[in-house]
Amino acid sequence: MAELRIGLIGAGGMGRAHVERIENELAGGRISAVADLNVDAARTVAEPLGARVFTSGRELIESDDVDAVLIATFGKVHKPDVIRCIEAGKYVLCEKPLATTIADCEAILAAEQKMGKKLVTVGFMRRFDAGYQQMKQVLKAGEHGYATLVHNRHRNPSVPENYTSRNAIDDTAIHEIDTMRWLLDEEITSVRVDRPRLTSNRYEHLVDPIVLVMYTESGVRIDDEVNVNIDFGYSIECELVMEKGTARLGDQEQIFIRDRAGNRNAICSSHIDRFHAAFNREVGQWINAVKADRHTGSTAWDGYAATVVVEAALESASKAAETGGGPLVDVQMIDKPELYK
Ligand code: ISE
Repeated sequence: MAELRIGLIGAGGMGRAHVERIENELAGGRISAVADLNVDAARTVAEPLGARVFTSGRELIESDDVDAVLIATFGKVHKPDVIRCIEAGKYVLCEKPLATTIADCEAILAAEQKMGKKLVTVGFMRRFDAGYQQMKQVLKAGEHGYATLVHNRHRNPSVPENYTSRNAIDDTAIHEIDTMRWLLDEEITSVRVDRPRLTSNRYEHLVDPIVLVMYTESGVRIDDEVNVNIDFGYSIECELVMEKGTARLGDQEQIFIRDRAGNRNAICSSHIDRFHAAFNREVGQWINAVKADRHTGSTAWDGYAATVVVEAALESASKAAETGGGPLVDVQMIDKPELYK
């Protein structure tokens, strides 16, 4: 296959960022079709590329011009398109979350098992970030012993008014949920959501910040500060504590600025910039793998597992007192199917 013909479903910000990298930064693939309910948005992306325009994911997936599919719509509408891709035997890279309910994730797992082939990759791009990858290597090397604690900070400059308290968990903290499962190579077994004093810098309806506290099978304690109206920038930090050492991933340092405000590193303002290299690695590897008829990246099982932890965290959050914490809720997963072992 000379070039992988990729159909994009969802012509919003994330979809357009993927088009930009596929067309201008990565080799091996091109956008052959774009679908969006908003046909003008689809046309704006597709026309300069000579790509076809569809108003539904179904038509795009069925099209002979599409070898593989990239889904960048909202999580709650992912399920039918992901299942159609599986049934059509087409590889699909689906942005996170795989789906927003456990039932939808289970339906995807069932469809994939019926096909007997892993076709779904979930867009958990942090697995491709150089810093997180180094951290995983340090832990695996074993020189510092095993992990006991991990501290995470997930800070966004602001979020729009339609972002809900649920999104703080199912759209934002889901990144740490996945990254921690991958980093520690074990499942999260319980989760609690703490609710500190809220920032005044938020829409009234939003509970912000929150802290997730999670425990893994071996007892590692993970905390995750989710703080999405921090104003100053997009800031992701992670500190892994092992028995005899720590590994710390700070803010990505970009250029160094010296001006009236002092000496400082520039700080980016969005995940699209902060994880640019990781997104490129993720999509580049996916293109190469699909061309070789191989699966790459996180699986539908990883998407399912993250959503089960999200549901448990939402339950804890719903029971949290105004100031204080919700109860520790057990994470109950089905047994891992053979296909994902
Ligand atoms: C957004 O959807 C993302 O995926 C970003 O990585 C995250 O930082 C942000 O909070 C989410 O809303």
